[in-house]
Parts: sequence; structure tokens; C-alpha cells
Amino acid sequence: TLVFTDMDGTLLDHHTYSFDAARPALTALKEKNIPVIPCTSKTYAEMVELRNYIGLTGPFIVENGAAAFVPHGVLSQKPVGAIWQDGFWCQSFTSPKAHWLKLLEMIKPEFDGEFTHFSEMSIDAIVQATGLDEASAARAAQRQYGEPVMWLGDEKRKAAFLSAVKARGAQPLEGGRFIHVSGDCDKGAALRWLVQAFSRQSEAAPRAIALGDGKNDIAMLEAADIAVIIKSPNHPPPEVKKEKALYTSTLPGPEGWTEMLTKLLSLKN
Ligand code: 2M8
Ligand code: MG
Ligand code: MG
Repeated sequence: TLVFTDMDGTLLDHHTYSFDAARPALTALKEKNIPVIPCTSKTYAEMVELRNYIGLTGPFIVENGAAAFVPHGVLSQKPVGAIWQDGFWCQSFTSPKAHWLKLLEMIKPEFDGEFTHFSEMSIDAIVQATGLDEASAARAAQRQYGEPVMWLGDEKRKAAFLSAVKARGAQPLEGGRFIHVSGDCDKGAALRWLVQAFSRQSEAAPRAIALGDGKNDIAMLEAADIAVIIKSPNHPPPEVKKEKALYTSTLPGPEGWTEMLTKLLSLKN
């Protein structure tokens, strides 16, 4: 079994970013040697820090499926096409950020004053928008593959914006706070890539459990064998199309994370 998890609003509390309530399940999973694999909108810089802080040692997926990082020693062979970077095999699935920034520049006149985005925001403005501390906000600003857009206009115009970026070849994905503009990648494709890499070194393909709370988690939840929607305190649940093995937590964020993994894996706590 592999556990793929979103971060904000799932393993971490949407407002406080605390993972305290997930500790019991994290400990039980560690005892069972079940890897917990973050699959997040966060950047490489954020995840290098966060995984240490949480105590995770396995692979992780950044920027909504834009790239997967696998630490040395996890896979018995080098993944085809991956590059070696700071002690990880890095497999990227989309173009660098510069491409998507150009696209945003192009459509700016059409949506005058209706959005801003990370490259235009100061670290202080990112602190204000996210509630992250300054150092974390600076790491969130280090995007490699895509650009978070902060929507300032109304909902109807937001739909027009989403269509406009799609028409120009981007795939916008909505997180808890931002619209992430990047290429044809998503958390689901990255999950499948990693499951396949693990399959190559064992007889049976591993079973993937995925947990997430947002629209940007839909592809990941649909790609997993078992999907868990984590209840959000501030937005409706994502519309996941899955015939079976789809569960929804009754508790939000890390409380719901422990609730559901304890049930599904019969963990003791
Ligand atoms: C952004 O990601 C969240 C995830 O749902 C969002 O879109 O609301 C990213 O900028 C990420 O890097 C950052 O850590 C997070 C902080 O809330 O916001
Ligand atoms: Mg989330
Ligand atoms: Mg997320």
C-alpha cells in the first residue's frame, strides 16, 4: 500500500497548517512501513522543509503533479527520463514556469485588475494571502513549473478566465486559495507514474490510497484504488467520478485524515 496525500486542508489544517491531529495515523503507518507520499500544490523548496518537519522520508510530488522527487535508495533502478538533483531522482511532467508567465502576460489586458499572481506579489503579500510565516511564504514563491493566480474578480469572470487560459494551452487547477496555471499535468498522472515505478520492483502492483480536499485533487482521487475526500471547512467537496472505493471523512483536515486511515487500514490508536 502507498498513501498519497494532499497537504493543505488534508494532512495540514487549512488555517493553521498544523498536522498534530494526523500524528497518531502517521505513527501507525510508519510502524507498518506504509509510505506517506505528499502530492501537493506546494513547491520543491516548501516540501524539502515540510517533509523533514513532518518526518517523512519517501517520495513526494510537487506543484500539482508537475514533478515527482524520489530519494536515493527507494527505487531499485533509475526511473527512465529522470534527472539526478540534490539527492533525488526528479521526473518533471510539464514546461518551466516562464512559459506560463508569458501566457498570463498575454491575457492580462483582457482581465484588467481582476487577478494578481505570485511573481507580482511581494513576500509580504503572499504572507497576507496565505497566513504562512515569512520564510514559508518565500519558499512558496520559489515556483519551478507553474504560477498561482489570486483571483480578485467575481465568480462569473473567473469562469471566463479559466476558459481563456485553457484556450491558450494551460491547465488551470484550483487549490484551496489559488488558481494554479501550469501545463498538462495533474496529481493523478503523477500518482500513476510513481505507482508504476514501484510496480517494476515488486510482483504485485501496490495499492494506492489517496486523500484530498480540493478540485486539484480530483485527478489523484480518481486515479487511486481507494479515494478519500477530506471534508473542508470552507468549500464544497470536489466532484469525484468514481464508482467504488470512494469515501468522505466526517471530520476536516488532519482530524479527517486520522479518522479515515484508521478505519481503512484498521490502524490502532
Ligand atoms: C498554494 O497552494 C494552496 C493549496 O491548496 C492553494 O492553492 O490554495 C501554494 O502557493 C502553496 O505553495 C502554498 O504553500 C499554499 C499556502 O496556502 O498556497
Ligand atoms: Mg488541499
Ligand atoms: Mg493542495
